[in-house]
Amino acid sequence: MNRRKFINLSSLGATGFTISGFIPSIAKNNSVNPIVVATWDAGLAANQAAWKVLNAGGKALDAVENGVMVTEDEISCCVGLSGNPDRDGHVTLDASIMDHEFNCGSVAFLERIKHPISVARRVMEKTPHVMLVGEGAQQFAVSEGFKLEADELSKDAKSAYENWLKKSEYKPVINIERKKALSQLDPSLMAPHRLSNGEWNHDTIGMIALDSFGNLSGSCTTSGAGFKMRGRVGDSPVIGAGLYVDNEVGAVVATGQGEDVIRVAGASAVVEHMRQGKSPVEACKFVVERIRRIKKEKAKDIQVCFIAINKKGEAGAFSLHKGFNYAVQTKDGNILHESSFLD
Ligand code: SD4
Repeated sequence: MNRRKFINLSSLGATGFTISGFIPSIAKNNSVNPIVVATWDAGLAANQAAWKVLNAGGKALDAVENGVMVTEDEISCCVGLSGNPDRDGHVTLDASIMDHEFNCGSVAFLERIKHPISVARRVMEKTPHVMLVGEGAQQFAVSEGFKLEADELSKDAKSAYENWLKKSEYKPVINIERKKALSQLDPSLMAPHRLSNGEWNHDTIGMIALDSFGNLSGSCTTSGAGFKMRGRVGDSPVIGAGLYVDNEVGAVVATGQGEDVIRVAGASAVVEHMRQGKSPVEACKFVVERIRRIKKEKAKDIQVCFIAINKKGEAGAFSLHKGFNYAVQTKDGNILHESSFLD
């Protein structure tokens, strides 16, 4: 269950690093073997919930919603209402979901709602729109029966915020996973944890899945960058940036510094590179390299990461810096992989 698995797919030029990824086993009778992939350690627990749906012959769309709801529910977690607030002290949430027929929905700058991913799905299914934000998104959620939670910070977020207020400096945090050896990880404990200085190491879960009908879907949900300006929206709810699904090609989710994912239309760019014949990991790497070229020396201050699966059920990931991992669940188990990275 917790073993690390690194598969050397190819050496891409003279870079000298190993490319990690997942190649599916051949399905019997041309049926499709489902797969679900999610970002970070928290992806292990989220995958378990998604797998219940996929393994029972359910749809990828239901799997990616149910999966990330586990992380949104986690009370000691950085995704959802327990996350860090904006610089005015309010938690504001972004989420998106997309299915195999280009249906998509998202919410941004949403406050006091526990499951933004489910509100995003309602936007997709029940409105003529793709995206609702702020007060309007909250109004829609309440009209759909979602409970308005108290406007208060979790204990940990409150102390992190009080700590942050001392300097009140906005500085992007390089997202890395906890330093604990991967082999010691227990999926039941995979909620994202705060670093010893009280800061989150990341705030997002992204998930992509292929179901037994051969259909792809994806979801992404986040409390966004901690201590951001009020009203700031990241890549996660922006279809084509934080999430993109093209059922002919593949599905992609991003995590990391949202502004830098948005400026290259990250998830969509990875899908387009897969369309041109690149493997998931090659396509993710190509877009990460592009972001590094754009950021020049400032690339050292940010993290960006992509996970991707293609129509054949092959999975891969790539990040700018070391420390990104992702969980892959198939019929053979739920395995945490360490992503390849540029430097
Ligand atoms: C954002 N991409 O709001 C998100 C942050 C993130 O792990 O992925 N954190 O920019």
